[in-house]
Amino acid sequence: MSPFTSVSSLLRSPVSDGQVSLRGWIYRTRSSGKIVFAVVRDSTGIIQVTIKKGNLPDEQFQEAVSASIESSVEVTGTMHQDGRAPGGYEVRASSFKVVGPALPFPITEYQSEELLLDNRHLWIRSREQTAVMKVKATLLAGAREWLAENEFTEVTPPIFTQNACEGGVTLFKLKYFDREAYLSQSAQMYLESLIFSLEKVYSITPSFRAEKSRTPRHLTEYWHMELEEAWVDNDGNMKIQEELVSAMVAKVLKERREELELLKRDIEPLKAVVPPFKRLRYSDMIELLKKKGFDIEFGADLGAVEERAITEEEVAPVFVTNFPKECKAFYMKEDPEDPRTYKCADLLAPFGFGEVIGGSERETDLNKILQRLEAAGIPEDPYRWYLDLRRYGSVPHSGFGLGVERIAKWVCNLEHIRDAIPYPRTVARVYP
Ligand code: NSS
Repeated sequence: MSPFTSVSSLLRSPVSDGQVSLRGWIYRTRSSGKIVFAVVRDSTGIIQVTIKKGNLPDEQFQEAVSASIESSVEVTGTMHQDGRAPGGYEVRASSFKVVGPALPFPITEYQSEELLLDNRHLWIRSREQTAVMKVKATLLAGAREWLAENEFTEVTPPIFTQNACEGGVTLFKLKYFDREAYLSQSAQMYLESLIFSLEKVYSITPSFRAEKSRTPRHLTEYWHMELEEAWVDNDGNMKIQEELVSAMVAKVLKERREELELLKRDIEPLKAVVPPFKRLRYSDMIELLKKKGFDIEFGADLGAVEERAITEEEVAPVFVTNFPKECKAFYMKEDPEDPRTYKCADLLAPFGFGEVIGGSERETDLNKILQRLEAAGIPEDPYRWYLDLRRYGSVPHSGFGLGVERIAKWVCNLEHIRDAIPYPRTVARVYP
């Protein structure tokens, strides 16, 4: 067993007067003559260590005096209650060792966003970034738990593809030996093919979009959780979404209170994330937006500004259903009750966060798909295999794609999506 105890377990069950050992990185340090106060950080929290001359060999005391921020250290000592220390306890060191010294850390308290992004490999050590990564991991764990309970099989679709699932504009093209290929925008079509063996499938993969616009909610590389379900219509698809998202948020509320607090995230509204979510028709949305003074007509896509107006007074996510065909992709099922529209839904997160999921029932009528491809001038050839799915035992089916960073941005209440991913890729940045 490791002789080292994590900071959070030390603070959870303090061993008063007994010996403890911990290791981590120096988060803050100050010294005044005969005593050094070093706050040590590990992956679980921070704790104050006091190193007093006379309590340990002199050369160790000197090491503590000169140990700089972000040096890695090992400490042994005894725990004592101290109301002034973070967490209410301090460790009085009887031994102190620098494992890896640190040069002067390039990140100090107030830094420009650019400098933080250039030093992303160092900035990800910050407590905020650590908290976001933990919340994100818990969101994914919550999703995987729910998916296993509901008998979805995880599959591994390709990333190199010749299909433009979400339109040509945002494709990353690349040379694939002597051919042309793209980086995947969505696993959807491959997932559609996999329901014929597995019925209910999901994948969590990177998706790539050559988004030229700089917005606080677009990355060029993001993590995409996609589900596809045989024998499910658009209503059933929405039920799956609201249950899945609620389970993800519930797990975070159960396991990540400290991180949410550190991020100053008010948890009360998150408690309202329970099924069912509100369902609003796109056409009603347009009327509502007009009343709010928007100059908008049926047929216009909803952008960030419209989504904000729709969701700013909501506490829980809302579905917007029945988008006009011109706003959406060719693979969606026409709604027989309103053939101007598709049986589809976007899920918008509340408080103006906007779209976190795009989903639909899929068109099963081969001729309709062929007509739409032709009308859009999309060559059929790369889609031959996809069209086959409608020829061999096609079934009603639906699916959706959830933007993992979009959900994390909302749950952590972040201003910018780049803080929901350790190494954000945007039009302006692929380093580090
Ligand atoms: O384009 S989507 O709305 N839909 C699809 O890709 C479908 N083919 C998914 C499916 O049915 N299997 O993207 C889905 C979600 C969207 O709601 C966002 O949450 C997220 O993917 N998304 C993004 N996140 C971050 N950055 C960018 N650029 C981005 N684009 C979409």
